[in-house]
Amino acid sequence: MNSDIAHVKQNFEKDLKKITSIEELNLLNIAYLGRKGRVNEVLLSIKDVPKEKRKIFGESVNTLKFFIQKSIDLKRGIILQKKDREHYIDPTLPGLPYPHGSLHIVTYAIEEISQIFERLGFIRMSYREVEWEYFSFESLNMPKDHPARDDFETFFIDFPPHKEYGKMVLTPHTSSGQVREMIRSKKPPIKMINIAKTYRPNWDATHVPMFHQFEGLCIDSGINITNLKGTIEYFARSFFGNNREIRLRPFHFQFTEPSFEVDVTCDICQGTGKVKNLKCKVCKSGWLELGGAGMVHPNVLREGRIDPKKYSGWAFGFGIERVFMMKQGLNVDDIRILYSGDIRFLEQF
Ligand code: FA5
Repeated sequence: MNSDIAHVKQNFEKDLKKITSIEELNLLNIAYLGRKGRVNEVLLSIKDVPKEKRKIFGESVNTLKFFIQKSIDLKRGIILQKKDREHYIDPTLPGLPYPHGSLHIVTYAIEEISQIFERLGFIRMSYREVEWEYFSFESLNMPKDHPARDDFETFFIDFPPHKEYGKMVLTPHTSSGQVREMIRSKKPPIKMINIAKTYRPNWDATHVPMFHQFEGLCIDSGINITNLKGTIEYFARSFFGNNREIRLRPFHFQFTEPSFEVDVTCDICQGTGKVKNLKCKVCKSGWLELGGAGMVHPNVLREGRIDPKKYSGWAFGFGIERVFMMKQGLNVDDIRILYSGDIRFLEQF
């Protein structure tokens, strides 16, 4: 009978060694200490033990039971401790920092540009992204079917046309705010900086389909090109610093006369037109176009109910992404990265 006890003990020790989880341990507990378990089986055999040895036999079974119980408890402790270590949380460790969101770099550029013009007394406006053809073109001296309209390739919106204002478009430039501002402010002086989203179907290193422009409009009596040049110069010095050059290049816009394009020396190639002996892919010439400018055409003033005999004005419209790319030392040589959503690029600013 004692050999049964020794046998159960031996088997138990062997089985216990194989146990790796609490679930297995619970099953082992039932198998040995349960009502129909091995220990009770041995105990039931007490009837076959001679009466005078039953006491000792009973004590030996109890010792076995106690040993099994203790071993199971010990093993339970070891398994739980190991599990705890795997999921251990040290509450004294510093927490992981929450990733901070931030404004998009184009928004920062918009703020900086607004502040520069605020210092000169310009009023910040934001005219419509979705516009009528009239404000985008006709009011700007570009009648229907005028070929100059092709220069502003346009997204048309599938919407019933307005009786007076024609089709609905995604505005291709902020110049569509010129006549709106003249009508809103009723009478010069006007000093507006219109910053808004604009759209054209382009996609390359210097063009994206959705971009921003800022449009300066200044109308009063005695306004001339010198004021325009001074204002552009002030903007360029404030935004790019003193060691960059700006040039006005004669051009043609239907809504300004005379008209110019405004260029800045390229920051990617330092105005040389070359990067590592290859043509600079951003400017190709050492100069990058920022936008257009000129004296407001008398027909446009008339559309805005302003008498061109009494008042004159100038306007300019620059691309914000383009201007931002040219900021000193940024080395952004492809405009598309601004809208790529690449967090590694964006979080540098
Ligand atoms: C115009 O949009 C005129 N409305 C500017 C103007 C205003 C002239 C007032 C006279 C008086 P232009 O099409 O050249 O002009 O665009 C101006 C600038 O917008 C460009 O030089 C460039 O900086 C930016 N731009 C134009 N298209 C895109 C584009 N697809 N992606 C990014 N920037 C663009």
